[in-house]
Amino acid sequence: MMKFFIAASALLVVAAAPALAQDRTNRGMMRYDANGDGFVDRAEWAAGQEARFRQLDTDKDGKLSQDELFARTPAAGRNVVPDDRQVQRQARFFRELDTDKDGFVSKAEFLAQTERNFARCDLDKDGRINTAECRQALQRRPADKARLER
Ligand SMILES: [Ca+2]
Ligand SMILES: [Ca+2]
Ligand SMILES: [Ca+2]
Repeated sequence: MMKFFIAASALLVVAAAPALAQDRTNRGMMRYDANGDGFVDRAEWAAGQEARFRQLDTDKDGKLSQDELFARTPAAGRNVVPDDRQVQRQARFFRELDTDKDGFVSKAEFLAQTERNFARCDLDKDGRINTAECRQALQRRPADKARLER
């Protein structure tokens, strides 16, 4: 029974992987609220994500390798060594971002993904997002995650 539950949970994690990666992205998103009005608008978001891209691009070649993309977001959260499933999950997410399949995530590819993240969070389509709206947009997934971590 327990075994079944664990297997089912694992499936859930795999299914929700992009959303979880996104959730990590969204954590602390209000730091992008440059003018402090309590919302992150598209311009603030784009500026923040460009800065993030530059940070992630540690060898400064203008594109992200898989290692660079995940260097600051360890797959395992608290674990130091990511397990196979998490590595697979990251690989899948990386392939999703690498739309021209050249093995790197270019700035355009990176920003296209962050733009999708923004659109997904912007439930009322007013061009501004905040933590509450994002949380609502991603509703069930973080809850699943919390349950799994318990
Ligand atoms: Ca703002
Ligand atoms: Ca790079
Ligand atoms: Ca690419």
